[in-house]
Amino acid sequence: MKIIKVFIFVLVLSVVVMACTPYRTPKDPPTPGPAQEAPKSGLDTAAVLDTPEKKGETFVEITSSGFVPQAITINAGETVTWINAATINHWVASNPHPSHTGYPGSSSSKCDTAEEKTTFDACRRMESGVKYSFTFTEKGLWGYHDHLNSGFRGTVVVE
Ligand SMILES: [Cu+2]
Repeated sequence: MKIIKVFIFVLVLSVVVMACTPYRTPKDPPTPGPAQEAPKSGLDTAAVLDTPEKKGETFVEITSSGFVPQAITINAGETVTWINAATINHWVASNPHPSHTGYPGSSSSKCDTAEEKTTFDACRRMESGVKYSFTFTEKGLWGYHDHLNSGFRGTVVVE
């Protein structure tokens, strides 16, 4: 008889323990949420490149030895962003130096005017960490240079 009481006690105890233990479902794997905002650091290009809304934007770093990559190919309508990853100032501008008229509609004379956005010319010194973006609508091979160091040269092929 005693063994039955012990059995019932254990049974009741286990029911109480089970009732008090919350049933847990395995956690669902985290679902990818909305695109996270890119870090504010302008030089964190890897993170920026992973951001979906940056598709159609190509990055070129300006380093102490020149443009990296030196030659890029994009589609018409896409944007190129240059990032000054060097410690000194640079200035992206269309060839030829110093008129900057190679890209259609570009001219250094448009700097500081309402048409500045239409000219392939940063129009000012880019300090370390500063970005300059230009959207290419005209197909062709467009050469550019660093206006402060015209030995730094690069090309953008727009297809
Ligand atoms: Cu120039």
